[in-house]
Amino acid sequence: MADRTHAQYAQDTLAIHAGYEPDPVTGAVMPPIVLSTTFAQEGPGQHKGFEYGRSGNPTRNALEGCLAALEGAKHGLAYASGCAATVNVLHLLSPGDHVVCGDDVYGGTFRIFDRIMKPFGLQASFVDMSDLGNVKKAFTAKTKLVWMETPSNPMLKIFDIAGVAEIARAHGAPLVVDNTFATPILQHPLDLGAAIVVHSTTKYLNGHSDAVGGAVMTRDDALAERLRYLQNAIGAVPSPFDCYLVLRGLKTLPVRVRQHVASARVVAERLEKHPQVARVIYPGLASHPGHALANRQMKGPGGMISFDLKGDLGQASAFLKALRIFACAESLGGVESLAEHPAIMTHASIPAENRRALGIGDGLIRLSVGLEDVDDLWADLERGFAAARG
Ligand code: P1T
Repeated sequence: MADRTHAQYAQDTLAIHAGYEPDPVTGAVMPPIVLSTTFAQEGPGQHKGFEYGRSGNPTRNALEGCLAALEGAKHGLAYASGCAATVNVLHLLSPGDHVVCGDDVYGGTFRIFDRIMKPFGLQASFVDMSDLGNVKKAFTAKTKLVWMETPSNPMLKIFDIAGVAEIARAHGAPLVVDNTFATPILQHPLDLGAAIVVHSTTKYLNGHSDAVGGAVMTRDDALAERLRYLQNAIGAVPSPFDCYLVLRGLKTLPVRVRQHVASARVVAERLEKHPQVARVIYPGLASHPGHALANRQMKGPGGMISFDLKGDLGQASAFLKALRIFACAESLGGVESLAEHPAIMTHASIPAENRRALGIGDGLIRLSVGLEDVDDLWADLERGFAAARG
């Protein structure tokens, strides 16, 4: 399916076949893990498309083809981590440039803007994009890029991709959407006007919590050419083995995501009725301020839930310690359920006052609802609530 147009196939088919054809010599239906770091050339510059492992690798090519197809993109690029993907995209910019960014992003993404790019002269404004007026106001003459996560990490804010893309386009600034929480199964930012999609493939795309990786997808040839240059020049590329693992995970992505969504809906509805829960944040609930927008721009509300446990830090900690199926761990999107405390764990790099403004408090707990039996998961959460009661 590598050479055919992808528009004619559904995602369930693309996830399994895009990017690789059975090997013409052996018939192998899975791509080989090509470990060779260099590729023999018939003469100087006469090669078969591969020269050196950092600039290109056949296993990586297969992964990149599948990633592009799933996101409805023309180009896919794979990286050593989601953070590496982010840094590569930001290297499209120059010192003095300005980025308008959503106010709720992964702590490590904020850290890249604040601690890594700012010293190199890149400025960023963090705004609540729920109000498009905030987006318009944040533009300066130097704004060259717009960045958002939707649903965002960890407050699961839903931003209007098409609305922000229109404003970005009017200013000649490409919109980048980090689509990690939604996955290409639930949301297609490129169809809504985004120029670039970023993923941490460590999460749902790989889905088995055994490979750290990142990806960038685009339909724009000029952006892709520059990104390809940066991918090689910066060198934060994934190993062939990790490419294989992500490609293997992608095959079940559509099936997994459907179940993540089904189970998360059940957990979110039960949490909303629980007397020890002050607030449930899940885009699938009518109480979520972005519920109607999520219904419009997503095919499902995802597998992530955040909620405020009544009580103090001690009670939140007791809750997390008592869980036996949910692991108290950073990350998300794997087959196994995870629970974490954003203020102490994933979002510790966000300054305390920003966390307070966003509502990332001592009682906030984030769940990645996995594929275990949903009643077993609920019984586990009940164990946590009992421990929090003391
Ligand atoms: O961890 P890495 O593969 O480098 O991906 C960074 C990243 C980028 N974008 C989003 C939306 C993310 O959630 C992440 C990583 N997030 C976690 C590790 C976490 O637990 O939230």
